[in-house]
Amino acid sequence: MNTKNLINNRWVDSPSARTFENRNPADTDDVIGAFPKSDENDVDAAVLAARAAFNAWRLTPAPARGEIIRRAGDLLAVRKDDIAHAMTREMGKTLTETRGDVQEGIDTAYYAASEGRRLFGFNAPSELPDKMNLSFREPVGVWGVITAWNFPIAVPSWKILPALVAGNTVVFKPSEESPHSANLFAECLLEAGLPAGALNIIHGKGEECGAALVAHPGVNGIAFTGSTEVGKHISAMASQTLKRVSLELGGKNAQIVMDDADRQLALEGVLWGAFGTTGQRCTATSRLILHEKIYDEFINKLITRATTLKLGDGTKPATDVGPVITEKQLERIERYVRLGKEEGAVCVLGGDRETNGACARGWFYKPTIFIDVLPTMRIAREEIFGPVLSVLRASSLEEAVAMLNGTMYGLSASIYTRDINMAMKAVREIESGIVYVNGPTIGAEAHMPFGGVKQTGNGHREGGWTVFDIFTEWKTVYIDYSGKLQKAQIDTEK
Ligand code: UN1
Repeated sequence: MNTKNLINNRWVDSPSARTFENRNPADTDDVIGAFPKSDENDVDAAVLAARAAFNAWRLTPAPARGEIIRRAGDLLAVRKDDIAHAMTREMGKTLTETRGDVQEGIDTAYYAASEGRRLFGFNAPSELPDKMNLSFREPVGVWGVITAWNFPIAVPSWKILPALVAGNTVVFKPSEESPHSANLFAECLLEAGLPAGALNIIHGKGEECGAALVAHPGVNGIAFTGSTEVGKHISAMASQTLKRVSLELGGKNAQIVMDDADRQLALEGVLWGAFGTTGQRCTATSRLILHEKIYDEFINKLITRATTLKLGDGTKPATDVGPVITEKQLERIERYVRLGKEEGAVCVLGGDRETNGACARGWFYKPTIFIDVLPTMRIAREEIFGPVLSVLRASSLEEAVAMLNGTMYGLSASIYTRDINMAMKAVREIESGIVYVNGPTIGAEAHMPFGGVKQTGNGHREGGWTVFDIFTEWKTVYIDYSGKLQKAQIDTEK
């Protein structure tokens, strides 16, 4: 088992010899390994390696860089099942989901590889004769990439693969809850032929090695996926060295169901959106806004169906819902459930840990539904990151959309209706980076822009073509072929 840091294409321990343990959340007796608890010296060594590699890598033709990323995609495809098993053991979601996670990495690799042959720039006419104006993309430099554990391959691949294709080098600090998956991902890139230093990995704690990476003067940009709270902290820290910062943060995503909707479809959607990945996606459906005419009937069906969801080890085919990632996260969910009850919402399902049978040795929480939730309640406004759904009641589209917009977040949203006029108005009025019509709030595709408005981020979009705006600088070039001094218009005004 590879439990080391990666510096300059060598797998190394931290000279400090400190480590942290990584355990299986479905069975906490199962220790996956002890990974380096890296400090600022490890960060320094990794940044040095990335800096040293940058020059040769930026001068490697982009199509050739893309070729390496394409081969990495091929290797991910060959190892998909092995990586999925390791990932489920490490962070708990079901095998179907971890296979999907690797697939998202493969799709991203192929898309990013193809961009090596595009990375289009612009040209525009000049104000002056015999002169050409161009603008093209250049890499930014060394990127610090810091990611969450819930998509251990997909989310790092969204950042790292386009960053590499664009000619940047990377120091990757994966979540301390998914270090093994990160190493498996890097192994594919190394085997695909990535030169030494282009990708380095340092394992460890956010407060220590993540913070050292953000503060490091040799790092040009930080790309982060995680909580809004930590994102603000990173943004403030990075402003000291004026690094470019790209943030993908929290969500409080809602699904609206209007009274004319296909209710069966809407029911399938909310079950998947709220309880898939145990509600631990930044895109998870944590609010359901029901039209008052269907409120009671829909809730009854929802409870009946959610009751049948099977909790357990994600490697078992019968499991629908895996564990919560850590004990600390379980406690956070418990605090919010207590709060919801104190605020006057009615808990109609779950509201408790699951400690029986297959769940006895892991961190499990029952799928939980609160009804009669008001928009002012904290369980309707704050991100919980667990299998907890808050149900609200609306009497019109306008009221439903106002409720949906009533949080500080704006990542993903959904509306179920058969009325095209209603759907289009919702698409226009909803404040979020992603809107689904007749689909759940989860399931974004790798080749489309991904990200949110308000406090879900700072204006960047990963995925597809837009991710290259994060990882490149524009260089504008004027080529004068007149053979004489031509002053710009602004300098010849009378
Ligand atoms: C995340 O939770 O950080 O749209 C990303 C989705 C997935 C990505 C989620 N493709 O649900």
